[in-house]
This record gives sequence, C-alpha cells and structure tokens, in this order.
Amino acid sequence: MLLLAAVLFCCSAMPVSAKNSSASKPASTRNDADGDGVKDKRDKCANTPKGVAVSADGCPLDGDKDGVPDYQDKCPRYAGTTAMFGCPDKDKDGVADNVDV
Ligand SMILES: [Ca+2]
Ligand SMILES: [Ca+2]
Repeated sequence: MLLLAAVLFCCSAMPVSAKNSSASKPASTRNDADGDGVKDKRDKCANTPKGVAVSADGCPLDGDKDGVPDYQDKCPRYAGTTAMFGCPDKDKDGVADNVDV
C-alpha cells in the first residue's frame, strides 16, 4: 500500500517537471522528442533516428511501400521483404534479386 502511494506521488509529480524542462528548449524542438520536425502529438513514429527523412506524419519515408523504410532499404526503388532488407526475392531462395545470379 505504501509502495502504491509512492508510485502515485511520483507519477502525479512527473508532468510538472517535464513541462518545466521542455519550456527551456527552443521552440523548434519542443514536444518533438526525436527532433524530426514533426511534433509528438502528430508524430506516428516518435522514435525516428536522427537525420532520417520523414513524411508529414513523422514516419520514415518508404518510397516503394514495402514496409521497410528507405533508410534501411537496400532496394529503395523495389518493393521487397524485411528479411531481404527491402529487396525483392522472386525465387525465394533467400538471396535478394539484386545479388542473385
Ligand atoms: Ca518527431
Ligand atoms: Ca524497398
């Protein structure tokens, strides 16, 4: 019971200190935890690595829409699989088409 009270106290006190620390930051990084320029409220991918190009909803761009973001996609212009790092593997032999002979 004592522990529960401590947890409640800790968490109810948290937003106040968080508010204070964010107020001292420049407006451009305020409420944007990953610093991609999309505010956390609208950011559907709040943990985008630094320097990655993102869409309006804050998610990394995925030009070929294969579910592998361009920055991790070895074949950003061809829809592929996650296992092949975004490259297609038409014959499903585990070797991506771009290196398969
Ligand atoms: Ca963001
Ligand atoms: Ca791809």
